[in-house]
Amino acid sequence: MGKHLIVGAAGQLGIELMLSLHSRFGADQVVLTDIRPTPHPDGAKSMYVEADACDAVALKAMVEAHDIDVVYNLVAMLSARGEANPMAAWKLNMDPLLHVLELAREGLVKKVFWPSSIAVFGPDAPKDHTPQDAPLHPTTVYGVSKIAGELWCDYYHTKYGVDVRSLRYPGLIGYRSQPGGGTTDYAVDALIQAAQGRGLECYLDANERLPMMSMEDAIRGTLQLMDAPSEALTVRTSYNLHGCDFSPIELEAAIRAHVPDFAMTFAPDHRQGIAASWPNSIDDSAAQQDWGWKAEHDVASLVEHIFQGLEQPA
Ligand code: AKB
Repeated sequence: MGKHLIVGAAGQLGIELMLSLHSRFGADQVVLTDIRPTPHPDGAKSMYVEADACDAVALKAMVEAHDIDVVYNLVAMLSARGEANPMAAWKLNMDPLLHVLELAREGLVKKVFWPSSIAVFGPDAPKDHTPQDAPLHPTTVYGVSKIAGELWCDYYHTKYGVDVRSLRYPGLIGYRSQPGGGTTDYAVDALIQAAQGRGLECYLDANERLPMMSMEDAIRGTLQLMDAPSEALTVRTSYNLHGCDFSPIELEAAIRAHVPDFAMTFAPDHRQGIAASWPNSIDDSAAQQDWGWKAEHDVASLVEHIFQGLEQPA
């Protein structure tokens, strides 16, 4: 069995995935790459290769030099930041994916994971329990790039038999690092501010409901999907995945169960328009049926889990 390569290892998701792969396979079976080393101390236990994921030659050399079988390509520019720089977002969200798919087509890699997002949906998709095959008309370049990526994944699977797997993540909430440039980031900020005894000025409307998920659920789902037998998978674009859903005002109430003085104020900005174009909740029955997905955290247990994590020594 070859090793596991995390491309984008210094990011929010990369750190969590690294820790899970370390405990499953051992740190020596994991190779990390990013343009900066992972900020988590356990990053030092694995081989780290500094590289730009848009550099196809560097990626190929890495895969060949380190006996890589599985690639997790997590590199992305998220929704809000992408709107400020659409061409850079398109390049970063597309180039590394296509490079990795090419490596798999050439037979240098056996399995690929790539994250899509609820951002593939736009204002015309049903808001509640948005189905797997809802219309895909996003209003952000991030969403456009995620749809294009999903279609590329399906194309490489159908045309070349590449074993590529993908999930449409909701907003991801962890305590080990902060996201950057997303629309759902307010939820992480709220928890961190509350833990430090501060309030939060939220850039979304108080009642803007969005699908969210704990990092723990997201990583569990990712590894469950990667473990599933290939023939069980009926979706090769990207699976809908639901964790829980809440609005800022509901998150405020859940936080107050732990920090009674916590308060949010609301000053919606351009990110409110992005959030309003996304679903309230997601129908993930295909993931349930094909590989047994079930989220563990609802909003109350997610908040408790994050506070417990924030209290741990670094
Ligand atoms: C974002 O807010 O852009 C991301 C996402 C939902 O994919 N968290």
